[in-house]
Amino acid sequence: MQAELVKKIREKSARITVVGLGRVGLPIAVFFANSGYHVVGVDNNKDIVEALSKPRFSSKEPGIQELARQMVKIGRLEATTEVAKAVKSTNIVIICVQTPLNKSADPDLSYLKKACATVAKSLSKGKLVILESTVPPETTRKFVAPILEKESKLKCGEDFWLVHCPERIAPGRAIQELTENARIVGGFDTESAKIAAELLDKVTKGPVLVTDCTTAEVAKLAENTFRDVNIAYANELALICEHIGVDAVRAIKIANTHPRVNIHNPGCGVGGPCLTKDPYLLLHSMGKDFSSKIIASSRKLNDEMPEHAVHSLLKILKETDRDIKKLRIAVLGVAYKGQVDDATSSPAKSIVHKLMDLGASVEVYDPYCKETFGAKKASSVTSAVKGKDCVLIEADHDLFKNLNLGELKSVMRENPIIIDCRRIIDVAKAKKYGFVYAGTGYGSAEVR
Ligand code: SAJ
Repeated sequence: MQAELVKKIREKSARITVVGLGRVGLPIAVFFANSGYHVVGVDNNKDIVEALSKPRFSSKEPGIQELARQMVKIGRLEATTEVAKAVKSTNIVIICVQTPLNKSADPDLSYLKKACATVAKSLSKGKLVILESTVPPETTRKFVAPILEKESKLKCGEDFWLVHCPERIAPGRAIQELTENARIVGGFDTESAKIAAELLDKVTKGPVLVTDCTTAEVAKLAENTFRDVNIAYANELALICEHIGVDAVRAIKIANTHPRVNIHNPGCGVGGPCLTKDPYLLLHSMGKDFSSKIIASSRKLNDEMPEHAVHSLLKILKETDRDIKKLRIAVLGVAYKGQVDDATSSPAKSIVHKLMDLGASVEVYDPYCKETFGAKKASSVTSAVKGKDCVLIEADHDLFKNLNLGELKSVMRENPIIIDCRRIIDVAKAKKYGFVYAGTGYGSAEVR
């Protein structure tokens, strides 16, 4: 049975079903189709299925649109809302559904539960199930496997195989990272791991690291938690440097020349669907009574950074005796980071809300994102900044990196202010043009 599936994987005659065509599932479906496998993408959102099936399918993720259209055209990629039908005629099922947090910051595994139960109903002997969704430790073994076994009446590791292969792709680089990144294969058992490693070896250039499913879950969460904690450290350094009067960005650059140091960038907070969630998934296994010393404090500090951005503006206003209620502010960027169209858990949300609550008039501009968080929306940088007192840069979109400060100054009101949350403005230039400047981690003490 195992040899038969491995043979199909090697010959690329194995058929793959991808359940969940979101931020992760869609690139994965397109990637496997482009790697030579027949793929059926399943989603219960009819609009997504219809859009993908159309010859003029569009996606902002680089490379996806062209590849998806091509794969659909040659019949190697199909989309449907019918899980049962897709799973019946498939050899491999890849589960990519969302695993969000609920209001009390606990994992909401209801989407995963439903997906597993539906897949299980059509599961038959000899299939491989791959869980890509990011999950709390022990979910594959104690949550997914029992649901699959119960509904299918089959035995995991004997009748069908199960692995956790956590996704590790950054938005904007999905296809490149699926092709090149190292992949983790966490097996429910050794045989499951071996089969899944055969599949990933066939499609990725990066190394395939084989381990057990619980280690794979922890490794995935450890990656994003490391990044969140590292950014929190950079943010705390920024607060310290602002107090002392030195430039944190310059200090970090120098510190990072040490061969074993890699401090991330300070900013106005951490957003996105992953770093804001995964540390909680990791902590979940410890229960409510566990008092985290590092991970929870890092989350808290990162969550407080939007407030710090607003505070930097209030400090300037106090020093120059100006009233926030009379202030017109342009917020550049609502996305959670540069070059993406996603505003999930973006620091922009609390920045815009706080500024409006304080009585300021706020207009936002983002070349990628439709979201406004209740503010007015401008159609270009120029129209956003025209007649404003302050420009606050929330996202490090490339478009904002080379702003023409002379032009900005000429269309803004008197004594204009720049709040550079992402440190993308040349401070000397800003001062030369007469802006009052504040940036995360920027200390204005002169170098002697
Ligand atoms: N940020 C900083 N300073 C930095 C880097 C990022 O403030 O030095 C902020 C960003 O502006 C953003 C947030 O952190 O608001 C998250 O951005 P990110 O680029 O760190 O992460 P994501 O959420 O886009 O993608 C992460 C990636 N994980 C790692 O790099 C370890 C990606 O590879 C994962 O696949 C993804 O999470 C995921 O899906 O888990």
